[in-house]
Amino acid sequence: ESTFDVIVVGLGAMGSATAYQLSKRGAKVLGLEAFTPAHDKGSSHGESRIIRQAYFEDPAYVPLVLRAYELWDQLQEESNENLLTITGGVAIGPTKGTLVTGCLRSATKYGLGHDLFDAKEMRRRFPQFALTEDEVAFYEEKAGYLKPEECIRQHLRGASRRGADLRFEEPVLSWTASQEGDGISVTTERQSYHARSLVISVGPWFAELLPDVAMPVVVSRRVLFWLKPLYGSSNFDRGVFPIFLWEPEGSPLFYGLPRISENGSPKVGIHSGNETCTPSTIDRRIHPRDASAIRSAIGTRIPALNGEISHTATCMYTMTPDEHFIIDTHPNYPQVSLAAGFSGHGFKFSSVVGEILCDLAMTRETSTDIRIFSGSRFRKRG
Ligand code: PYC
Repeated sequence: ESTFDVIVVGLGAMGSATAYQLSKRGAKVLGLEAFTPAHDKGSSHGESRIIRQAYFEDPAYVPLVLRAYELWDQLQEESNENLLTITGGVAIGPTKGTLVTGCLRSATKYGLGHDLFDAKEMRRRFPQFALTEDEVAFYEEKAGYLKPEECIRQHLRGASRRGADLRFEEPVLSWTASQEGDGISVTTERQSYHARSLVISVGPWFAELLPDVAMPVVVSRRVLFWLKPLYGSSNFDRGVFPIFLWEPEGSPLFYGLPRISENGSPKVGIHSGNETCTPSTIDRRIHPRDASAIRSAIGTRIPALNGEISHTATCMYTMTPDEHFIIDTHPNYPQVSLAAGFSGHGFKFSSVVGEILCDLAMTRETSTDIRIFSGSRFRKRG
């Protein structure tokens, strides 16, 4: 039996960053992961992930994402690896739609640099996109993409180098916490471990390790497509093609990122969807309906991109009803911290979520404003 300051269960985006931050602060850390480092079974893979600042979802995310940029820069410097690339980003939709008005609200509140382009101006600047006359594009220069697998590997490497004990292919079977508010135990297929605090960051496996908490998270299947452009392939290269989000009137929000490597392809996916699954029931096959959904999203809007499918991947979103994250201590055990429900837009924040979870595990509080992520918001009032 071994004793630690903190055990982190789940070493994906959030857990790897937490183990890194904890070990930087001198804690004795055990990290447990059911699969291999930077695996593709959950929600933290797929070659590239969007990062952007004028957060349409809520202005409360802006200070966090600004801190996340700083932490990604620090990790790049420490690791000497390229993790974050700035490409610029466009959010396209009706002038009065949720996406464009949300971006403007955050940009205005936090003084973030931006431009608003109409369909004609977009044809001049980014001819890859065909907007209707009713659509506009909110442009932000500082948007770009992260390389998720490399970000996770560097967080893990930084944690190991500082003495964290990281164990892979060791699924957790159960955990217990003392009623006195100090001390936890975790049992895996191999042995039991003890620590003062526990962090649970298991993404779509949330319900398996936290069946009793009253937090409604639902797991949902998504498909990622890498497409070979029909013509003008270099127009989709990094440095030419921005990351984009597109909210078409009456159709699901979709997104895309440029080609990021010599032999790669641009990537697109549909953000909205409700194909509920669990980690053990997710259908990893790609169906004609998946391909036709992406074709109908891009067909008239980014016509040159609508070529052959180069490759695909499936992943899981863990959705909350309001699509805001859950970052909080456990309702019954203050020595247990939870991160869940990243609702398909969490990866970019993982560096700062690691910092927050480290605060919660070590001191049970954080100076970062995380009220919007409270786990108690789902409990019935009155
Ligand atoms: O957070 O920008 C994002 C995003 C787009 C699609 C999925 N997540």
